[in-house]
Amino acid sequence: MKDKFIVTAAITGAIHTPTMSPHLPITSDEIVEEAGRASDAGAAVVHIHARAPEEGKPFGTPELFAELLPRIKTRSSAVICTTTGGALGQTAEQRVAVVKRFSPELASLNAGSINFAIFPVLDKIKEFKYDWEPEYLAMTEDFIFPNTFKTLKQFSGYFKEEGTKPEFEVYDVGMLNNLAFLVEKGHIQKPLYLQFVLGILGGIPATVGNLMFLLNTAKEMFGEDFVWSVCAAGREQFRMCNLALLMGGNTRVGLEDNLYLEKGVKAKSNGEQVEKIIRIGRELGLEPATPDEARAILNLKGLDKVKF
Ligand code: KMH
Ligand code: ZN
Repeated sequence: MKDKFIVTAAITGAIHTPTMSPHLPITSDEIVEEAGRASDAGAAVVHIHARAPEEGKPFGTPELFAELLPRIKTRSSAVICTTTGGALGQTAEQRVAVVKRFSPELASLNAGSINFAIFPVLDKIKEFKYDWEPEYLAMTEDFIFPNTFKTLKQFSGYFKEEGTKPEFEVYDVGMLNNLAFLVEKGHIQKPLYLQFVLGILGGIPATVGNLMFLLNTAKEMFGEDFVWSVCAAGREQFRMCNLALLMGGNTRVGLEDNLYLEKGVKAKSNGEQVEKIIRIGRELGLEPATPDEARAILNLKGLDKVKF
């Protein structure tokens, strides 16, 4: 499937807050509908976080995921990739509970610890809709997103028990070193699925050179035995996804990473961003993979084996 690329839509995430865009899905109904629209637009994978419905605070509990996953499965045939990054400040056990309970085909597995900083946006927004928003953002000035080797081993064990494929979120080059260690010790198996996450404050900046460096380092460590995709924060989203397409990779768009469609224009839905990257891909002679093609590319266990 050389001329196919997987489009993932990261629907709501845990970084943006309701004041930042009226189009950010908050309630379970909105998240389900946005996942459906992204899938209708051609996303093969939808990456799902949960939020407390009243004020939209990111928080993934099994109860909240139970309101989302079966309904998304009914609404679309897309691969559902649940987060285990969760919300900033959730414990590792809270974050991985979704895999143990729902046994998804695919879930994120963050490949190392970093400063995960979103506080600079406080300089730009003067009034917030909800009190939790400035508190949540401010907290990240002193926040480390913890993914220690102990956690990585535990998460990998749970994923293996469930047959859930890990999508490794790689925020910096040292995280590839972490993964090589886990491969060597037998905690994780190739072929790996790597999601290069560029442009987070605390991680590697979103530049052409850095993406090449990440990819070349991954090749040195894992040979050709991996599938890769790119996502990038904010306005770098489409530039980096474009680059990934040119380099033979897959792409992730969505309001988790970027609230805009183009400069000064907010995306009204995840579906608009999916349509845009597919338009760009087609100009390059590439076609979006269907959900079943994505399942084949990523070697997933199949929708009939999830527990929701
Ligand atoms: N929750 C963020 C700290 C993921 O989904 O695994 C990172 C995140 C990645 O959202
Ligand atoms: Zn996420």
